[in-house]
Amino acid sequence: MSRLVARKATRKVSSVRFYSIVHDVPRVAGSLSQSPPPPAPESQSVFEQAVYATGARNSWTKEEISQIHQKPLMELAYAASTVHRRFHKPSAVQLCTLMNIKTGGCTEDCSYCAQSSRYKTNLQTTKLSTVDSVIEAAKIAKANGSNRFCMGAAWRDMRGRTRGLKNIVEMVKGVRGLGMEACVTLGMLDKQQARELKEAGLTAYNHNIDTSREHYPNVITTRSYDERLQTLENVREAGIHVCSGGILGLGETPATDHVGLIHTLATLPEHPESFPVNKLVPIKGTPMFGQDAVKLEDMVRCIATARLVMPKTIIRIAAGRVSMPESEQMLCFMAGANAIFTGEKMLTTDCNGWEQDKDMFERWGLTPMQTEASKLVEVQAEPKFGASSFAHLKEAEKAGEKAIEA
Ligand code: SAM
Ligand code: DTB
Ligand code: SF4
Repeated sequence: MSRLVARKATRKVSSVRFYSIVHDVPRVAGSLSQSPPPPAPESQSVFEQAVYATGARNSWTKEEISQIHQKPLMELAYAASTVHRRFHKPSAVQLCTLMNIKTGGCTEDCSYCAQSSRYKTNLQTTKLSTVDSVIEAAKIAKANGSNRFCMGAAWRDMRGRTRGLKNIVEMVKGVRGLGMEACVTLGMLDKQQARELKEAGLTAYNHNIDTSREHYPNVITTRSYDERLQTLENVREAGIHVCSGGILGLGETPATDHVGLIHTLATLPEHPESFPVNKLVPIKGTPMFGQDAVKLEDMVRCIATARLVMPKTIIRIAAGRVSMPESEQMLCFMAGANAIFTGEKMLTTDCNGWEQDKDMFERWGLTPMQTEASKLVEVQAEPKFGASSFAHLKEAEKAGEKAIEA
């Protein structure tokens, strides 16, 4: 090597700079990529505390979450990605398939919802689906790599719905019997109803708080924020996993209301096991129709902040994913999201479709998440192959294999 080249090489090495305080596992001593050691715990900023966390904490103040939320987006997303890797397998994305088991005719005034009877949304209302049709749909979901099945009903609450609950108990048992996680979202739930669902084997209950406490009255007036929190408490007490999140794009102010949404959930005695981030799907006829579309930067900022303050929680890109190009979805995954809803439909609107998601997973090396909860019951109908990768599923499909024994 000439002296000039050697000098240039030396200069290059000595000019290595570190632009971020973020690092994860300890590096080999002397390695060029070695990051500076973490600051001593007592001198760490809130952001650094979140970045170096080894467990979940629920003592966050709104001010602290706001400090994290305000970080330059690139730094925030990188930090969230780092924490994501410490707490989760980065390529694993949970697939949950939704089924609307009772469409429309709901008495509530949620100003975004196609299923409220107060708005003219041209929706055909239905009765509760039969148990058999639900199990058939769950089998299809499982054959497509989904290991969680979520059943939604357009109800305010479960009061006086004894027969409905009995049927839903059978649906839950049937879904669990397939070796899938079962989730339901039925509106408000009391303690006894929660216990019955737990006994049936329910894995998780979805009940969103939707937005911050301050913005909530601008969105819904027929049930309060505290009633929502009471349902979450009832679910938690029964030993069911809590799935609770929000909707972005309801005319809120991200800097305060997204922080408020995250703060409410991150300061519960236990963090929700999953946090769905819905991007408003504008429904013609509802009061929220015509709101400005959610900006990608607000979505990524919200996901990354949630990842940092609720590091163990599964964060789901929920409604509105169908309007996001693949590149936007990938930014969300890189900022800490690790779950999606899959299938042809959400509740009343379109989902991305099996094939589109399989292709995206293949392109980016994502794999369907396998969770412990789906292994808790004895599997009655074992599929012919495990859904460990979409590539695997696609090959099997091509070979004309049937996913599930009749
Ligand atoms: N009726 C039950 C309830 O309200 O809890 C369960 C079904 S409800 C449709 C489930 C959640 O879907 C809502 O809490 C809301 O967060 C979300 N959602 C409903 N319509 C939406 C829309 N148009 N855009 C985005 N998210 C929506
Ligand atoms: C959640 O947070 N989002 C899902 C699920 N939980 C039930 C519902 C999204 C609904 C999107 C609008 C629609 O299809 O009507
Ligand atoms: Fe009813 Fe749920 Fe829609 Fe509100 S979000 S109107 S409670 S179905």
